[in-house]
Amino acid sequence: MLHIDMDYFFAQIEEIRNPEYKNKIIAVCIFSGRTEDSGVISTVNYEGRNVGIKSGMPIVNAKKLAKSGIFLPADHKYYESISQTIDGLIRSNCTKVEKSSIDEWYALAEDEVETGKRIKLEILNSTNLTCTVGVAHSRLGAKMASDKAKPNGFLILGKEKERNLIDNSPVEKIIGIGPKTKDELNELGVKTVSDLRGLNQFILIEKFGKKTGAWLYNLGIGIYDSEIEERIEKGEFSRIGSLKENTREKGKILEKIVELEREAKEELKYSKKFYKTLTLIFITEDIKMHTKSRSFSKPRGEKETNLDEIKKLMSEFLDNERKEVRRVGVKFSGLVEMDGQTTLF
Ligand code: DCP
Ligand code: CA
Ligand code: CA
Repeated sequence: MLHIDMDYFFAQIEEIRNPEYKNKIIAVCIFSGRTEDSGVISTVNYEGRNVGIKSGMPIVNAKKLAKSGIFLPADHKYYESISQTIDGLIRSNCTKVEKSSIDEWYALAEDEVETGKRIKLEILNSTNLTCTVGVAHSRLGAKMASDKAKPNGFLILGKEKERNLIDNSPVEKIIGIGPKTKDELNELGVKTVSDLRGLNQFILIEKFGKKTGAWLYNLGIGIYDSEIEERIEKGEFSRIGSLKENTREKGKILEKIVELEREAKEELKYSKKFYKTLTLIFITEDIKMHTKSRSFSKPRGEKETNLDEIKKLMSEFLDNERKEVRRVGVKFSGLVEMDGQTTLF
C-alpha cells in the first residue's frame, strides 16, 4: 500500500504562488473576521515551524513568534483545485485509490515502489509541490512511513520494519486511538502498541466494545488493516493527463483531450450516469489551471459525441491565452441517473 501526503500543503502552495516570499516564514491563516488578527493558523512552512508556529495556534500568538512572517488568508478554492489535479494524477498511476483528506491518499498499484517514485516526480513536475510517500503492507504502516519520512521523503517499510515501527509507537499516535481510549489504555498499563500484546481479547472487547476491542487486539498481535475504500466522487467524473511536451498546437491538444474524454466516458458508462456539463481543463506552463465549460439542456450519455463542443471550447481558450499548455483534462458533471432519465426521453 502507498500513502501519499503533501508537505505543509497550503503553505507550500503559497510559497510556489508567491516566489518573492522564498525563505520567509509563511503562515496560512483562517481569519475569523472579528478583529483584524482574530483567527487561527491553518498551516505554516518549516521556517515557521522552526520558531514554534503550529496549526491551530491563534494568529496573534504566531505573529509574536514571527515579526517579519508573511500571514496569508486561506484560499481554499485554489487549494482544492490543486488537490484535484494531484488526485487525477494519482488515479492515472494506481489501480485503487482512496482520497482520505485534501492532501492525502491511500493507493494500491502493481509495483508500488516504482509507482510511488513516479507519482512523486509527476506531482513535482505538474504542480512544483513536494510530497512524502510511504510504502508498507498495511494502511497504518504506509501512513506511519510517510509521517516519519516528511518532508519530501520516500520510505519503504518491509514487514519486519513496519511491525517494529507500529509496536514501538505510543498508542495515541495510532489513528483511531483518541484521548479517551488513550487514557483507558494507559490505565491498563498500555503505553505503546506492543503493550497490547499481553492483554486478553475478551477484556479488550468488554472494555472497548466488539469492534474497537477486536481491532486493538489485532493491532497488538500485528494484524493490520489493508483495505482501500474507493470513493468515487459522486458529483463528477474527470480525467487529467500530461501532454508529451508543452504546446499550443491544436492537433496535439485535441488528440489528448479526445483520449481523456474516452476514458472518462468509460466511467460514466459503468456508473450508468448522464451528464449536463462538459468541462475542459487546461493547465498552462505556469501551472495555472483554467477551465472552459458547456452545459446542455438535455443530459448527454456516453454515446453522444462532443467533438464539436471540444473544438469550440479549445479554440475559445487558446484564442485568449498566450501560454503553452502542459496538461489537459475533461470533466463530466451535473450527473443524473441513466435509469431515471430514460423515461424522460
Ligand atoms: N489544516 C488545517 N487545520 C489543521 C490541520 C490542517 O487547516 N488543524 C490544513 C492545512 C494543511 C492541510 O490541511 O496544509 C493538510 O493538513 P496536514 O495535517 O497534512 O498538514 P500539512 O500538510 O500542512 O503539514 P505536513 O507537511 O506535516 O503534512
Ligand atoms: Ca500534509
Ligand atoms: Ca494530511
